[in-house]
Amino acid sequence: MSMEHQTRRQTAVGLALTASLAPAVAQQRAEGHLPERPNVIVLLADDIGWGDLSPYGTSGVETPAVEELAQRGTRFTDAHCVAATSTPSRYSLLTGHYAWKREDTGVASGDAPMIIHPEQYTVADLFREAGYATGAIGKWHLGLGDNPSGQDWNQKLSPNPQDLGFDYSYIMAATADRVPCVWIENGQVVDYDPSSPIFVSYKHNFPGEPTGRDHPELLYNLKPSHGHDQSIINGISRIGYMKGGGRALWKDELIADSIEHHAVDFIRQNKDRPFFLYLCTNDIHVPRFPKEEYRTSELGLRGDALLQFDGTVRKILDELERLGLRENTLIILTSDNGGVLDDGYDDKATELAEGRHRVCGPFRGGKYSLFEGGTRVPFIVSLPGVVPEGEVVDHLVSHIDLLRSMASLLGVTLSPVAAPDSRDQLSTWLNRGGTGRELMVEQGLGTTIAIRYGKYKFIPPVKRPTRRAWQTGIETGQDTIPQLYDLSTDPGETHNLLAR
Ligand code: NG6
Ligand code: CA
Repeated sequence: MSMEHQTRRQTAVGLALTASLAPAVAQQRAEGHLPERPNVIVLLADDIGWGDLSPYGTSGVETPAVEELAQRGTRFTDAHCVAATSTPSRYSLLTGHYAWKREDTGVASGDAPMIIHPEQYTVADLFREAGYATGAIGKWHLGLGDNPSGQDWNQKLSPNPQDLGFDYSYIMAATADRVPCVWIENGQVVDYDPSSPIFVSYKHNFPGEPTGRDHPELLYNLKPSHGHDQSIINGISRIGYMKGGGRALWKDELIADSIEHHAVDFIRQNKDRPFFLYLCTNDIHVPRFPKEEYRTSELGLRGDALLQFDGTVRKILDELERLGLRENTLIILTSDNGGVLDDGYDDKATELAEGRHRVCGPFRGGKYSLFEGGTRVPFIVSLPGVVPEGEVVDHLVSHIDLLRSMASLLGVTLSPVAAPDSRDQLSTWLNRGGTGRELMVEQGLGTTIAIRYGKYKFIPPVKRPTRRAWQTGIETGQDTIPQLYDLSTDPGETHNLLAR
C-alpha cells in the first residue's frame, strides 16, 4: 500500500466508524437472541440465476448442499443483487454505494485499476475494525493496481484488497474468460515464474502469440461461440492478450478446488477468532470447465458447473461442522447477477436447457437485463438458532444493504458518509420481523436503471436502446417508451401498464 493510500484510508475509516451499540441490537442481545460476534461468510456465486438451484424449484440439476443450507435457514424469493453484471454488482455489495452513480464501474477488463477507491468504506473495513479476520477469496473483478493504462503483473499490485479492509486475499483479477489467467495472493502473482514474465494488453496482441481467432485448432478444451477469441490459455481462448505466466497459469478444471482449498484454510486459521469471509466462486461463469468428477449433469457443462458449485458449498458446510463453528457462522449465499445460457462459449448450455431448465425461473430477461431476471437472484441466509429454519420470505431485499445490516449485527453505528445507499435491513435478512425494502433501484447494462416500488416495477425510457445483450439473446429491457409492470399479477413482466 502506498503512503498516499494509507493516509487517505486511515482518515476516512476514522471518520466513518464510531463504535456504539445500536439500541435495537443491544436489546435483542440482552434477550439472548443474537450471538455476540458470529463469523460471517458471504458466499457469492457468479451468474447463478434465480431458477438454477434446487431450493428454487429448478429441474435438470440437483444441488443438495444448497438445499440443506436453505432448510437450515431462510430462503428469499424477491432478493436482488444491485446490478445485472459482476463489477457494478460487487462494487455495490462491498461499498453500499449504488454503482450506477459512477460511470467507471462497468464490467472491468482484466487489467483495470482498482475501482473501489481506497478511501471508500467497505464491509471488510467494518469487520476488520470490529476485530474480525477478513478474507477475500475467488473471483474479484474490481480492478487491481493504480495504473489506468494497465498493470505490471511482475510486481506487487497496489492497491489490492488489503487496502480495502481485507487482511488476506487470494483472487482472480477479473473473470476466468479474461486475461491474466493467474492467481493473485495479497497483490502478488502466485507461483510467479521468473523465467516467464507476464505481459497483458487489452489493445494489441504480442508478436508470435497465437489467438483463438487465428488458431482455432489450438482450442482443445473449449471454443468460443461469440467473442472470446483472443489469447489462448489451457486450450481455451479468452478476452484480452497475454504473454508469459509459465507455471503460474491456472488450469480451469482446478479453479474450484483452489478456491475451496484457500477458503477452508482461511477458516481453519481463524477458527479461534471471529472472521468475515467474502467467498466468491468462479462457478458458474464462462468458460464453464469443471473438473471431471462433476461432469454428470444432463445440462452439460453449465449443469456440471452448478454441481461443482454445490460441491464447494458442501465443503464449506462440512468444514464448519468439523470445527464446531456451524452454529456460530452466519452464511449468506447469493449470486452476483442473473443467469445466462450462452455467454460466449460453445458449451451447449442453450440446447441442453431447452424444455427442462429455466435459469431465471418465471422471470423475464437474465444477466444484463433490467427485467427481473437480471438482478433477482437466489438468497439464502442461515444462522442456526437465530434465523428461522426452512422458511421462505417474499420481502424485497437488496445486496446494497449488506454493509449497514452487518454494522447493525455488530452493534456499530456508521457515519452517514459510509455506505451512503445502504440501509439497516438486519431484521429482514435474519427473518426476525423486518418487512424488507419498499423502494429499490436495479441496474442493467451500462448505467441503465429500473425502479422497484413495492409490487411495481418501472423502467424509464432510453433514447437509443440496446435490445439484446450480444449474442446471448437476452432482452436488456431497454425501450424508448416507459414501462410499468405489476409484479404481483405479472411476475414475467409481459403486460406494460403504460402501453397504449
Ligand atoms: C461480457 C462477455 C461475457 C462475460 C461478461 C462479464 C463477451 C461477448 N461477453 O462482455 O462473456 O464475460 O462480459 O460477465 O465478451 S460478469 O459476470 O463478469 O459481469
Ligand atoms: Ca457475474
